[in-house]
Amino acid sequence: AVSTEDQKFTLQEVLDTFKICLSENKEVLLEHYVAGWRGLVRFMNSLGSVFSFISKDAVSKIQILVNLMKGEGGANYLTIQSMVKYEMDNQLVDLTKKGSFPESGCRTLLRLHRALRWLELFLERLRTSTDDSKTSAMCSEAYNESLAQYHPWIIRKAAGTAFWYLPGRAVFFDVMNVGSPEQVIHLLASGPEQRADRFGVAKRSAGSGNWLDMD
Ligand code: 1PZ
Repeated sequence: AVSTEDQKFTLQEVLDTFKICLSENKEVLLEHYVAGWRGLVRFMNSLGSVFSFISKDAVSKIQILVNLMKGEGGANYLTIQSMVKYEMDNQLVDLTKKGSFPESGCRTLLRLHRALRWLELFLERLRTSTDDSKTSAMCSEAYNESLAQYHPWIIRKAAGTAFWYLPGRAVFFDVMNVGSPEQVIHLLASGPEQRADRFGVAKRSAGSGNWLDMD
């Protein structure tokens, strides 16, 4: 995974990496999840330095997961499922309030995964947008429907300011590096079911609510 760090970003490659997260028995392999996130960070960094406060947070969360995977209990961090079981069984997660485990795998992954929900909403808007659509508007709509719900006012304010500096639609398509705008749109056009699969985890658990809303 480290050797891919200096490669040029392509959206196709990132989608493929998230796709292979899903193991045969439908568990999510953390190694590939983390590799997918590294790709997204490269993408973000190629959009300009205004977004560095955002990518820094993503990088530090990726690092938390990597440290857990490499650490003493690393064998428990093969998949999201084994991670959750291990941390829950050993009371390594703060379930009700902030406390002893500000860097648990569960809390960290939850935050990263909420950001993927933002990305899903944003890419869907980008796919269905027209030449004159504003990326900043698409971005903030997607943000308000997802991540913003979990962010305090000061972060929402900073994020909103950063959105003003987003490049236009054409630049976005170009930076994705998958060919013509038509090819980008084609790549983004697979059904929502498939897309949820690509991002590794079904968004809703059967029955009650959405696990992205947990603490
Ligand atoms: C390319 C344009 C990027 C727009 C990204 C839209 C999301 C804006 C998010 C603003 C995040 C500001 C930085 C700090 C956030 C943290 O406070 C929170 C909560 O973590 P805690 O403080 O509880 O430890 N972090 C997050 O919610 C994770 C945010 C990751 C953002 C990654 C965006 C990924 C985009 C992919 C690339 C195009």
